[in-house]
Amino acid sequence: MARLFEEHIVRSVKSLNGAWRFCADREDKGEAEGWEKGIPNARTVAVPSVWNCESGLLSYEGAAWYEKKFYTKGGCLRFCFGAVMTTAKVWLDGEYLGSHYGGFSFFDFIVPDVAEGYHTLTVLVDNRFDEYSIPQKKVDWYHYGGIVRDVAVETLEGICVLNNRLEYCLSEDLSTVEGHFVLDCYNTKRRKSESMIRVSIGEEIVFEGKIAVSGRKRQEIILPAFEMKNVRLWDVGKPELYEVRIEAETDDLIDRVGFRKIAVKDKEILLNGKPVEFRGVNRHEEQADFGFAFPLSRMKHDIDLILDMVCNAIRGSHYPNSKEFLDYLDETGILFWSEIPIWGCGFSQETLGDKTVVKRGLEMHREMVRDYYNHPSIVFWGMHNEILSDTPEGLEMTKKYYAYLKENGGNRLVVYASNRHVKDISFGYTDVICLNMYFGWYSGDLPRWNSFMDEICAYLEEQGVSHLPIIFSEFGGGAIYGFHDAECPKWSEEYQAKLLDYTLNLFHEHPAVRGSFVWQFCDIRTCAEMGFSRARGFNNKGVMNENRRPKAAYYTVQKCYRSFAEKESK
Ligand code: ADA
Repeated sequence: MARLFEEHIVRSVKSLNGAWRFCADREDKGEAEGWEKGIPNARTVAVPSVWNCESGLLSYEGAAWYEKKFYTKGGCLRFCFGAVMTTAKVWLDGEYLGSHYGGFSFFDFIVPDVAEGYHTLTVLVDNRFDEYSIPQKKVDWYHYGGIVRDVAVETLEGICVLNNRLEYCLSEDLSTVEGHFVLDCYNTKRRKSESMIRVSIGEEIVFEGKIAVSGRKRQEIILPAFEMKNVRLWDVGKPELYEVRIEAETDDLIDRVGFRKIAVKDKEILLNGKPVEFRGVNRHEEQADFGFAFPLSRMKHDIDLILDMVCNAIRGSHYPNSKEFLDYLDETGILFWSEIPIWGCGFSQETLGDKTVVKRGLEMHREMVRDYYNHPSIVFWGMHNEILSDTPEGLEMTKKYYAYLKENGGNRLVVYASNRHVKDISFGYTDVICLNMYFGWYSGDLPRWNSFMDEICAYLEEQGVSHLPIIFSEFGGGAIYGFHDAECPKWSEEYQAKLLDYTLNLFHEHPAVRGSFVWQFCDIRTCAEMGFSRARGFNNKGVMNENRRPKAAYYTVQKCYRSFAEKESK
């Protein structure tokens, strides 16, 4: 899949990006008519993309079929999908391979014994919502559909390592790593067999020996523990990365890791033992011209703009971002908050308590942890956003996800963004109190922030969580790009800049606040369910417009964050 480095030298990987045959299935008749054996009335589209950029499909919500003919020399094939929006059913030459739910995560299918020649891969994609959907239909972004990230076919041979996770901890003085690899293996042979395997981190070989894997099923293998001395730490702006090479007899996997420690102590967030203040921004991986099929060149551009604002952190609101974006963050030394698309406003109390929904969310967390575990930039796992965390259902969901992520998520803080504030009953299950609050925009004026700070601090005391640091995970206001008015009315660039200047300085001065994530990096297209408050059909709270042209607030954030960074470095 698209990464910023080559993942395989030995394993053969063929991209299936590019031209696919495509047909919308407005009447839902494709399955009954056997379109998996050939789709009718097809047009050619590009993959990855969203169908909303195709003529006549701007707001299409429904089923659509994709078909790709490809040549293979045959063998055991693994079909890899970076992300499909939202449900995917997949066939190879008309034979059903399986399905996947969830628009922002990787999935794959392995098919042994494929003959040499031409074959056809068919995908039925559906982006409709039902009562179990995550997210629910009401979200503050657009309902795109399609195959939105890369597709590839790999040829597997012998014992293969499909994924890896480096579980480690650092010694007290942060100089020595103790760790072990967990490998997700597959053996293409019918029977259990062995392979020599060598694993290295940078120049150091940390394992060399045999592993045995049963035939034709996935198996997790935990390698023996190793110790590595004098490690160079990964840090903000000092992104020390190590190459990981996993070499088997007939297969290989290349990855990268970085070593760092994140912890919370006495209202501080410590990165590698030193207090860190989060100078962050919320970013959607979206732009109306290409939807969620966000190009690599634009990711780089966004990172440059974010760095230019002197940010050191990004919240990937509100879903797992692409792997290559994470690679950029690892390389650049930017801290990242990764979350799943449980966007609370859409969820009723009843839906939040629904077993299918809770399980689905847990599966999304499992996929996020599985695919992003080794990225040092991810320091926060986000459980959910603005759910009813003041209800028993919200509390139960939070408890469950917190327990899962603390146990399986590696060295990360586990958080959620609350808009329940002084009514929230779930603060016992977060490592940092993260608050979304919009005084100065939806309600209250700017000075209201001051009394709110007193109220929330008193409430945290009462709840027995006043030792936790506070982060403002969302705050801001809308501005229509180019609308200037010296009187500073709402929707003017001036008002947005004033609001952010006020709040950022207030947070920075407050003894319990350890950072902020401005809502938001740029304007994003949103859906009809958001109603009249979304002028132009956009959420206009970006400090840039959707084409990444800066509003006045961009420079305000830059000025504030620069002065905070300068103070921190003294
Ligand atoms: C919420 C939500 C964001 C966005 C924001 C807003 O906090 O988490 O996705 O909708 O409100 O602009 O109102």
